[in-house]
Amino acid sequence: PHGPRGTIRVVCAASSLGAPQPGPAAAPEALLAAGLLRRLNAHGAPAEADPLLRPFEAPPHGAPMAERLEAAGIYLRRLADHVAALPQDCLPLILGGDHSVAAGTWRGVARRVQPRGTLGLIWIDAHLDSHTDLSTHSGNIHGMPLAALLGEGHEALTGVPGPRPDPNRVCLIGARAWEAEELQRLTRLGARVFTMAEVHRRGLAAVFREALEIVRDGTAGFGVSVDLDAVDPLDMPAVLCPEPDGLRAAELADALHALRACGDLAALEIVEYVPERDPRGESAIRAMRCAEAALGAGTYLLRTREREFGAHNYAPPPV
Ligand code: 5AB
Ligand code: MN
Ligand code: MN
Ligand code: MN
Repeated sequence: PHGPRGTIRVVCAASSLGAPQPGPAAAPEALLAAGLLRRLNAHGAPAEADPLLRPFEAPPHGAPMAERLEAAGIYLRRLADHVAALPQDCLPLILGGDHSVAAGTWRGVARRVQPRGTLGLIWIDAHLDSHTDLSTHSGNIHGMPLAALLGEGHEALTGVPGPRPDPNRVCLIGARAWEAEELQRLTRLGARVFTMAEVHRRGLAAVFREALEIVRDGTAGFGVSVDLDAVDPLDMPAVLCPEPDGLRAAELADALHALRACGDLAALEIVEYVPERDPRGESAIRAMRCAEAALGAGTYLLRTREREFGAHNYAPPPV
């Protein structure tokens, strides 16, 4: 196996169209200002960022769902087209934005992979994000993107051009807060849900290894979508929807480190960081460490982690 090749292209999905608040739209700029590119470069992962992709039109957050769905649909098509058009030899790193952007990201990535086959997907999240406009309790579109990718929901979200991932090649990790309709939908479709309870029982490393096997089996590539609320609020308070009892930040970075050995990693997405809730920038550093762990190519990370967490607490990445 070889690591991801070529340049990392940072796609700045500066949208909060799917969220109840504007906060996450500011995340890409904040992460770039905090030194994301410098960090990736220091890890032997040459990275460059595209200009911010902002919605042309953003209805107020309290606007009727039909208006918000329409604006989101327009934005998602632009995002998917942008991702699909990136050169084949670069690895896209998509920064949200709220998680609704994933309904565009992964259709675009699936178009890149399509000539070779289908796309698998790992969804790391406290939530299942598998509502439709009819089943949602909150009306928030960021609770719908996974159902939309799998073809269920409003046409504004499901109709983004690009292949759907095979639900049997989709895994969720870290789930601990959902509504019954979402779990019923994912179960019916055949996605594999590794709940937080299962992570506690088996350990993240074992769960992540099994998820990799599932999403890589018979696919031409796979993606990883990281909703930062998968991480415990003790480590990552600056997110839209914090949920207690999550993954530790260092544990997640260790698991993501395995992606360095996956030449079929098609893209990485990191969403739902809220800079205004991060006055000291600590959540930003932990979010950036996820990208470094997954995409870095050097040995720098291993050395800094040993320094920060002590050689004792540092679990070496699986070979
Ligand atoms: B996120 C909730 N299920 O539908 C809903 O942060 C939460 O992208 C959605 O995972 C959380 O509003 C969406 C209650
Ligand atoms: Mn999410
Ligand atoms: Mn979430
Ligand atoms: Mn716990």
